[in-house]
Amino acid sequence: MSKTIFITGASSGIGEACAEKFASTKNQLIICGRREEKIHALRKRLETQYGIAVLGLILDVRDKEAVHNAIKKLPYHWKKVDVLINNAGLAKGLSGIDQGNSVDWEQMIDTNIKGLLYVSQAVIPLMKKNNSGHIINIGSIAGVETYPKGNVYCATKHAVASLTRGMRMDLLPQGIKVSQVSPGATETEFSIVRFDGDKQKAKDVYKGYKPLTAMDVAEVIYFVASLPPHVNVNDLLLMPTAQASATVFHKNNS
Ligand code: NDP
Ligand code: 8X3
Repeated sequence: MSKTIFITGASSGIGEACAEKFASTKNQLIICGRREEKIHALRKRLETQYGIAVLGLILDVRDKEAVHNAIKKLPYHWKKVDVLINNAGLAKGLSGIDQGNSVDWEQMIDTNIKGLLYVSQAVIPLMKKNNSGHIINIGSIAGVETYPKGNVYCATKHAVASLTRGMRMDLLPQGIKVSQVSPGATETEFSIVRFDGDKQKAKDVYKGYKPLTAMDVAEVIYFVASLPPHVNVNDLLLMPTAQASATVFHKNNS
Protein backbone atom coordinates (compact mmCIF):
# COMPACT_ATOMS: atom_id res chain seq x y z
CA MET A 1 0.00 0.00 0.00
CA SER A 2 1.21 3.52 -0.80
CA LYS A 3 2.67 5.39 2.16
CA THR A 4 3.68 9.01 2.75
CA ILE A 5 7.45 9.28 3.18
CA PHE A 6 8.92 12.52 4.55
CA ILE A 7 12.60 12.87 3.59
CA THR A 8 14.87 15.67 4.81
CA GLY A 9 17.98 16.46 2.76
CA ALA A 10 16.43 15.08 -0.43
CA SER A 11 18.23 17.46 -2.78
CA SER A 12 21.35 15.30 -2.96
CA GLY A 13 23.07 12.04 -2.05
CA ILE A 14 21.38 9.53 0.27
CA GLY A 15 18.18 11.59 0.63
CA GLU A 16 17.79 11.96 -3.12
CA ALA A 17 18.40 8.22 -3.60
CA CYS A 18 15.74 7.49 -0.94
CA ALA A 19 13.32 9.71 -2.87
CA GLU A 20 14.08 7.72 -6.03
CA LYS A 21 13.69 4.35 -4.29
CA PHE A 22 10.45 5.16 -2.46
CA ALA A 23 9.03 6.84 -5.60
CA SER A 24 9.84 3.81 -7.74
CA THR A 25 7.87 1.69 -5.27
CA LYS A 26 4.86 4.03 -5.67
CA ASN A 27 4.83 5.92 -2.40
CA GLN A 28 3.97 9.60 -2.11
CA LEU A 29 6.79 11.82 -0.94
CA ILE A 30 7.45 15.00 0.97
CA ILE A 31 10.96 16.07 -0.02
CA CYS A 32 12.89 18.81 1.80
CA GLY A 33 16.08 20.74 1.30
CA ARG A 34 17.38 24.28 1.11
CA ARG A 35 18.21 24.29 -2.63
CA GLU A 36 14.95 25.22 -4.31
CA GLU A 37 15.98 24.37 -7.89
CA LYS A 38 17.12 20.87 -6.91
CA ILE A 39 13.97 20.08 -4.92
CA HIS A 40 11.80 21.51 -7.69
CA ALA A 41 13.55 19.50 -10.45
CA LEU A 42 13.44 16.28 -8.40
CA ARG A 43 9.76 16.74 -7.63
CA LYS A 44 8.88 17.24 -11.29
CA ARG A 45 10.97 14.30 -12.46
CA LEU A 46 9.65 11.83 -9.89
CA GLU A 47 6.04 12.84 -10.52
CA THR A 48 6.44 12.39 -14.27
CA GLN A 49 8.56 9.24 -14.17
CA TYR A 50 6.62 7.32 -11.52
CA GLY A 51 3.15 8.90 -11.63
CA ILE A 52 3.18 9.62 -7.90
CA ALA A 53 2.44 12.74 -5.87
CA VAL A 54 5.43 14.66 -4.51
CA LEU A 55 5.37 17.72 -2.26
CA GLY A 56 8.53 19.84 -2.15
CA LEU A 57 9.40 21.87 0.94
CA ILE A 58 12.17 24.43 0.73
CA LEU A 59 13.32 24.25 4.27
CA ASP A 60 16.38 24.87 6.41
CA VAL A 61 16.03 22.35 9.23
CA ARG A 62 17.95 24.74 11.53
CA ASP A 63 15.05 27.20 11.41
CA LYS A 64 12.74 25.94 14.15
CA GLU A 65 9.88 28.28 13.33
CA ALA A 66 10.02 27.58 9.59
CA VAL A 67 10.05 23.83 10.25
CA HIS A 68 7.01 24.01 12.53
CA ASN A 69 5.12 26.35 10.17
CA ALA A 70 5.81 24.23 7.08
CA ILE A 71 4.61 21.07 8.78
CA LYS A 72 1.60 22.79 10.35
CA LYS A 73 0.60 24.10 6.93
CA LEU A 74 0.78 20.73 5.16
CA PRO A 75 -2.43 20.11 3.22
CA TYR A 76 -4.79 17.73 5.05
CA HIS A 77 -4.11 14.68 2.88
CA TRP A 78 -0.34 15.07 3.41
CA LYS A 79 -0.63 15.00 7.17
CA LYS A 80 -0.64 11.25 7.56
CA VAL A 81 3.14 10.81 7.56
CA ASP A 82 4.02 7.11 7.68
CA VAL A 83 7.81 7.34 7.54
CA LEU A 84 10.13 10.22 8.48
CA ILE A 85 13.70 9.88 7.22
CA ASN A 86 15.83 12.31 9.22
CA ASN A 87 18.68 12.47 6.72
CA ALA A 88 19.64 16.18 6.36
CA GLY A 89 23.12 16.60 7.72
CA LEU A 90 26.68 17.49 7.02
CA ALA A 91 30.29 17.56 8.12
CA LYS A 92 32.21 20.81 7.86
CA GLY A 93 35.96 20.62 8.08
CA LEU A 94 38.37 17.96 9.30
CA SER A 95 40.75 19.50 11.79
CA GLY A 96 42.20 19.04 15.24
CA ILE A 97 39.99 20.30 18.05
CA ASP A 98 42.19 23.35 18.70
CA GLN A 99 42.13 24.25 14.99
CA GLY A 100 38.37 23.89 14.51
CA ASN A 101 36.18 26.68 13.24
CA SER A 102 33.36 27.49 15.65
CA VAL A 103 31.06 28.50 12.77
CA ASP A 104 31.49 24.98 11.35
CA TRP A 105 30.85 23.45 14.79
CA GLU A 106 27.61 25.41 15.11
CA GLN A 107 26.44 24.47 11.62
CA MET A 108 27.00 20.76 12.33
CA ILE A 109 25.36 20.88 15.76
CA ASP A 110 22.44 23.00 14.53
CA THR A 111 21.77 20.79 11.49
CA ASN A 112 22.63 17.27 12.61
CA ILE A 113 21.22 17.46 16.14
CA LYS A 114 18.89 20.43 16.53
CA GLY A 115 17.45 20.17 12.99
CA LEU A 116 16.66 16.49 13.53
CA LEU A 117 14.93 17.41 16.80
CA TYR A 118 12.87 20.23 15.27
CA VAL A 119 11.62 18.11 12.37
CA SER A 120 10.88 15.17 14.65
CA GLN A 121 9.02 17.30 17.16
CA ALA A 122 6.84 18.73 14.38
CA VAL A 123 6.10 15.36 12.72
CA ILE A 124 5.59 13.19 15.84
CA PRO A 125 2.14 14.69 16.67
CA LEU A 126 0.96 13.69 13.16
CA MET A 127 2.14 10.13 13.80
CA LYS A 128 0.64 10.07 17.30
CA LYS A 129 -2.79 10.86 15.83
CA ASN A 130 -2.57 7.59 13.89
CA ASN A 131 -0.88 5.58 16.63
CA SER A 132 1.65 4.51 14.03
CA GLY A 133 4.66 5.74 12.14
CA HIS A 134 8.34 5.09 11.63
CA ILE A 135 11.23 7.48 12.20
CA ILE A 136 14.50 6.50 10.55
CA ASN A 137 17.47 8.57 11.69
CA ILE A 138 20.56 8.57 9.51
CA GLY A 139 23.52 8.09 11.81
CA SER A 140 27.03 7.20 10.70
CA ILE A 141 30.04 5.05 11.46
CA ALA A 142 31.12 8.39 12.99
CA GLY A 143 28.41 7.85 15.60
CA VAL A 144 29.90 4.50 16.53
CA GLU A 145 33.61 5.40 16.50
CA THR A 146 35.33 8.74 16.89
CA TYR A 147 38.19 9.27 14.43
CA PRO A 148 41.07 11.77 14.49
CA LYS A 149 39.99 15.29 13.49
CA GLY A 150 36.36 14.16 13.26
CA ASN A 151 35.67 15.52 16.76
CA VAL A 152 32.50 17.62 16.41
CA TYR A 153 30.99 15.75 13.45
CA CYS A 154 31.51 12.47 15.33
CA ALA A 155 29.94 14.01 18.45
CA THR A 156 26.84 15.03 16.48
CA LYS A 157 26.43 11.50 15.12
CA HIS A 158 26.95 10.02 18.61
CA ALA A 159 24.12 12.36 19.65
CA VAL A 160 21.94 10.99 16.83
CA ALA A 161 22.57 7.45 18.12
CA SER A 162 21.61 8.46 21.64
CA LEU A 163 18.53 10.39 20.50
CA THR A 164 17.44 7.38 18.44
CA ARG A 165 17.50 5.20 21.56
CA GLY A 166 15.67 7.85 23.60
CA MET A 167 13.03 8.45 20.93
CA ARG A 168 12.41 4.70 20.67
CA MET A 169 11.71 4.49 24.41
CA ASP A 170 9.52 7.59 24.51
CA LEU A 171 7.45 6.71 21.44
CA LEU A 172 6.98 3.04 22.30
CA PRO A 173 3.48 3.53 23.80
CA GLN A 174 2.31 5.24 20.60
CA GLY A 175 3.38 2.36 18.38
CA ILE A 176 5.90 4.56 16.55
CA LYS A 177 8.99 2.68 15.40
CA VAL A 178 12.38 4.38 15.64
CA SER A 179 15.40 3.06 13.73
CA GLN A 180 18.89 4.22 12.98
CA VAL A 181 20.73 3.45 9.75
CA SER A 182 24.45 4.25 9.96
CA PRO A 183 26.50 4.17 6.78
CA GLY A 184 30.25 4.13 6.34
CA ALA A 185 31.98 5.83 3.42
CA THR A 186 29.39 6.76 0.81
CA GLU A 187 30.29 8.83 -2.24
CA THR A 188 27.86 11.77 -2.37
CA GLU A 189 28.33 15.53 -2.05
CA PHE A 190 29.26 14.86 1.60
CA SER A 191 33.04 15.29 1.21
CA ILE A 192 32.67 18.20 -1.24
CA VAL A 193 30.66 19.98 1.47
CA ARG A 194 33.11 18.89 4.18
CA PHE A 195 36.05 20.32 2.20
CA ASP A 196 34.25 23.51 1.20
CA GLY A 197 33.86 22.69 -2.49
CA ASP A 198 37.34 21.20 -3.03
CA LYS A 199 36.32 18.43 -5.48
CA GLN A 200 39.79 16.89 -5.79
CA LYS A 201 40.19 16.56 -2.03
CA ALA A 202 36.71 15.05 -1.87
CA LYS A 203 37.48 12.58 -4.67
CA ASP A 204 40.64 11.44 -2.87
CA VAL A 205 38.54 10.21 0.08
CA TYR A 206 37.13 7.46 -2.15
CA LYS A 207 40.32 6.65 -4.08
CA GLY A 208 41.56 3.06 -4.29
CA TYR A 209 38.39 1.29 -3.13
CA LYS A 210 34.71 1.05 -3.98
CA PRO A 211 32.68 3.21 -1.59
CA LEU A 212 28.96 2.75 -1.01
CA THR A 213 26.69 4.58 -3.44
CA ALA A 214 23.79 6.65 -2.21
CA MET A 215 21.47 4.02 -3.72
CA ASP A 216 23.20 1.21 -1.75
CA VAL A 217 22.21 3.07 1.41
CA ALA A 218 18.72 3.89 0.13
CA GLU A 219 18.08 0.19 -0.58
CA VAL A 220 18.91 -0.61 3.06
CA ILE A 221 16.71 2.22 4.34
CA TYR A 222 13.89 0.91 2.14
CA PHE A 223 14.38 -2.58 3.63
CA VAL A 224 14.19 -1.15 7.16
CA ALA A 225 11.01 0.75 6.26
CA SER A 226 9.39 -2.28 4.61
CA LEU A 227 9.43 -4.76 7.49
CA PRO A 228 6.11 -5.84 9.03
CA PRO A 229 4.65 -3.66 11.82
CA HIS A 230 5.83 -5.99 14.61
CA VAL A 231 9.49 -6.00 13.40
CA ASN A 232 11.90 -3.12 13.98
CA VAL A 233 15.54 -2.70 13.04
CA ASN A 234 16.86 -0.69 15.97
CA ASP A 235 20.31 0.01 14.60
CA LEU A 236 21.95 -0.95 11.34
CA LEU A 237 25.58 -0.26 10.41
CA LEU A 238 26.58 -0.76 6.79
CA MET A 239 29.93 -0.17 5.18
CA PRO A 240 31.73 -0.77 1.92
CA THR A 241 33.39 -4.20 1.90
CA ALA A 242 36.72 -2.39 1.69
CA GLN A 243 36.10 -0.62 5.01
CA ALA A 244 36.52 -2.39 8.37
CA SER A 245 36.22 0.55 10.78
CA ALA A 246 36.09 4.34 10.70
CA THR A 247 39.76 4.45 9.79
CA VAL A 248 40.72 1.00 8.42
CA PHE A 249 40.35 0.63 4.65
CA HIS A 250 41.76 -1.81 2.12
CA LYS A 251 42.94 0.51 -0.65
CA ASN A 252 44.64 -0.18 -3.91
CA ASN A 253 46.30 3.07 -4.81
CA SER A 254 48.62 1.71 -7.51
P1 NDP B 1 24.98 15.22 0.69
O1 NDP B 1 25.81 16.43 0.96
O2 NDP B 1 24.99 14.64 -0.67
O3 NDP B 1 23.46 15.51 1.12
C1 NDP B 1 23.15 16.22 2.29
C2 NDP B 1 21.71 16.68 2.23
O4 NDP B 1 21.40 17.37 3.44
C3 NDP B 1 21.46 17.62 1.08
O5 NDP B 1 20.23 17.30 0.47
C4 NDP B 1 21.35 18.98 1.77
O6 NDP B 1 20.43 19.80 1.05
C5 NDP B 1 20.77 18.59 3.12
N1 NDP B 1 21.01 19.60 4.13
C6 NDP B 1 22.19 20.00 4.66
N2 NDP B 1 22.00 21.00 5.53
C7 NDP B 1 20.64 21.22 5.57
C8 NDP B 1 19.82 22.14 6.27
N3 NDP B 1 20.32 23.03 7.13
N4 NDP B 1 18.50 22.11 6.05
C9 NDP B 1 17.97 21.21 5.19
N5 NDP B 1 18.69 20.32 4.49
C10 NDP B 1 20.02 20.34 4.68
O7 NDP B 1 25.45 14.14 1.76
P2 NDP B 1 24.92 12.67 2.11
O8 NDP B 1 23.80 12.27 1.26
O9 NDP B 1 26.11 11.81 2.17
O10 NDP B 1 24.43 12.92 3.60
C11 NDP B 1 23.15 12.57 4.07
C12 NDP B 1 23.25 12.12 5.52
O11 NDP B 1 24.05 10.94 5.57
C13 NDP B 1 23.91 13.12 6.46
O12 NDP B 1 23.21 13.12 7.68
C14 NDP B 1 25.32 12.54 6.65
O13 NDP B 1 25.87 12.93 7.87
C15 NDP B 1 25.00 11.07 6.60
N6 NDP B 1 26.11 10.18 6.30
C16 NDP B 1 26.85 10.31 5.15
C17 NDP B 1 27.89 9.44 4.87
C18 NDP B 1 28.78 9.58 3.68
O14 NDP B 1 29.87 8.99 3.69
N7 NDP B 1 28.36 10.29 2.64
C19 NDP B 1 28.17 8.32 5.77
C20 NDP B 1 27.38 8.30 6.96
C21 NDP B 1 26.37 9.17 7.18
P3 NDP B 1 20.56 21.37 0.79
O15 NDP B 1 22.01 21.68 0.66
O16 NDP B 1 19.76 21.58 -0.46
O17 NDP B 1 19.90 21.96 1.98
C1 8X3 C 1 30.21 10.08 7.13
C2 8X3 C 1 31.21 8.98 7.16
O1 8X3 C 1 33.52 8.38 8.02
O2 8X3 C 1 33.31 10.45 6.79
O3 8X3 C 1 29.42 10.08 8.24
O4 8X3 C 1 32.47 10.28 9.01
S1 8X3 C 1 32.68 9.57 7.77
